[in-house]
Amino acid sequence: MNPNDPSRSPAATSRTTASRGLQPNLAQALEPFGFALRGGFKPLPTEAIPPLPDGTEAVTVLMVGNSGPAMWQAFSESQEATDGQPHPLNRWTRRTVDAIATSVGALALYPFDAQPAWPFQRWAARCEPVHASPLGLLIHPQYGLWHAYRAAIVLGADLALPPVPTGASPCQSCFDQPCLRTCPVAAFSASGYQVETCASFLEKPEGADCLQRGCLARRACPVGVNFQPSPAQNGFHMQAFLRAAQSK
Ligand code: B12
Repeated sequence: MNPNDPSRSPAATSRTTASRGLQPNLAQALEPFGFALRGGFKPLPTEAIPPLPDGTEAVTVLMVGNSGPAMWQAFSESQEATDGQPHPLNRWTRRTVDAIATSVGALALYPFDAQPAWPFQRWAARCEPVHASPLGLLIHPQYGLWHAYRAAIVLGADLALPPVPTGASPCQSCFDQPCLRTCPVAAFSASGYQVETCASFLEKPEGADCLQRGCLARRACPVGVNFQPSPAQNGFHMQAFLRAAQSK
């Protein structure tokens, strides 16, 4: 640690000391819901991250995400999963993460609802070794394409963040690129993602496999196959995507 670093002023140091244990405590509180802390970043003043409920400026942002079956299991047991109202996963996420953030005086931001959307993918790339895949989704060295971001927790504490490990994207050494060759209607190409082509295929009987078991192009990726969600979860996300695309 450089003692001349202005961010290590006595005030900053005492904020850091007081907040020691905050990350493990948050990780522990998030865990029963299948959420995990996925690194963090220090926002720049130009990023216009809103202040905390008590007016304190944002100093550290921690990313909350999920991979594997735990979140789906927890969500499936929630009231939102069966109340028949729109956007059950988003409502459940907001209820659970807001409660955790509020308990430590923090503010939670979400990848949904905000207009314009908070740039979660750009934030994530500052926090963990993820890279843009040819599908537009970020690829993670362990989880492959089977992970998502659920929230960002904004804190006034100057938390120590570990350096982000560096490494090449797994896509760089994937010469076959099955993700770009598998979509039955070629919705993904080097020129981008044709959302309408994808959505209109999902509405047809031929699109039932993608709609009920998850995007075929995403399922073709050889990385992180063990983290692929159950057909029920994959189908849930695809149906939510189709509803969103239809409402445009
Ligand atoms: C709008 C949006 C969509 C739109 C448009 C995507 C597009 N063509 O750009 C639609 C509705 C089509 C969409 C679909 C899906 N999305 Co979406 N989407 C978003 C959302 C809400 C905002 C993206 C945005 O505009 N960002 C604004 C810019 C300024 O932020 P940015 O980080 O700098 O921008 C990046 C993205 O635009 C990205 N990008 C570019 N092209 C594409 C193409 C696709 C398919 C995606 C997903 C992203 C993407 O590259 C930019 C640079 O990093 C984000 C959540 C968020 N707040 O970030 C989720 C998000 C990008 N989506 C996500 C996912 C998982 C999906 C789906 C796979 C959902 C599903 N069905 O399971 C589908 C894809 C359909 C399929 N065939 O599987 C995840 C991606 C996670 C990851 N591993 O990277 C996010 C981050 C949400 C989350 N909860 O984690 N999505």
